[in-house]
Amino acid sequence: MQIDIITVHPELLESPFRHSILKRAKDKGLAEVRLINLRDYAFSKHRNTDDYAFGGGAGMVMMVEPIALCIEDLKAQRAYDEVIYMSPDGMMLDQPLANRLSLKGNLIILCGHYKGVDERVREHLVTMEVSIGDYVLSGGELAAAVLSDAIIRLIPGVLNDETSALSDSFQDNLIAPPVYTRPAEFRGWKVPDVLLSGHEENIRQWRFEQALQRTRERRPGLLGRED
Ligand code: 6GU
Repeated sequence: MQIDIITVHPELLESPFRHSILKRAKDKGLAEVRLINLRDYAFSKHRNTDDYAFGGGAGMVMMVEPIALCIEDLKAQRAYDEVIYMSPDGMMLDQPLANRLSLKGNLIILCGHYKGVDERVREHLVTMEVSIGDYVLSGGELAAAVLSDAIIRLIPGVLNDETSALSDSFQDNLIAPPVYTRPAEFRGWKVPDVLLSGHEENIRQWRFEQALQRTRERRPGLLGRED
């Protein structure tokens, strides 16, 4: 999978992809993230990527031309499954959406800034709009990093233990059960006996009950949801 992220702030996105699981995905050749600087496609006199809003009002609007030239240049090099615009009014990111996107080949992610993008970008160039939650960020970059992480870790072979993404919170509409490691007792705080018992079936059953109980307490809306 290749994810090309179009941004006016590539420096905001460099670090997340150089570390940990995302770096491993790249080193294994399973996922490549390229940061595309939108300014490289700004050919107006002052190389601007934004301008005043027609009709007035506060805030600059990202211009259609640099974005169109950038997306067309990328599309001339390879085919893309989706052109995703990161926006607080997009479709809410959840685990089923991450699962679906992890099955795609190549993606473009466009990061918005300022007051948004010229509506013609959304009408003619973008195929999908994604939000990471009901709050406003100052730009789409951090949201793009979140979306890319959620997608890339699901690609088979990226995680060491193939089953570990399947046992994540949300994969079965349950949140994950508690986990412990050594020591078995710290300041009198004990690990539940069942986990030390070596009895696999009892452990499996305990984990399931804990997951169910936690989901009821914390996220009852997940129970019974059809994805
Ligand atoms: Cl995708 N972008 C911005 N700017 N704010 C957000 C968001 C995206 N998702 C939630 N808030």
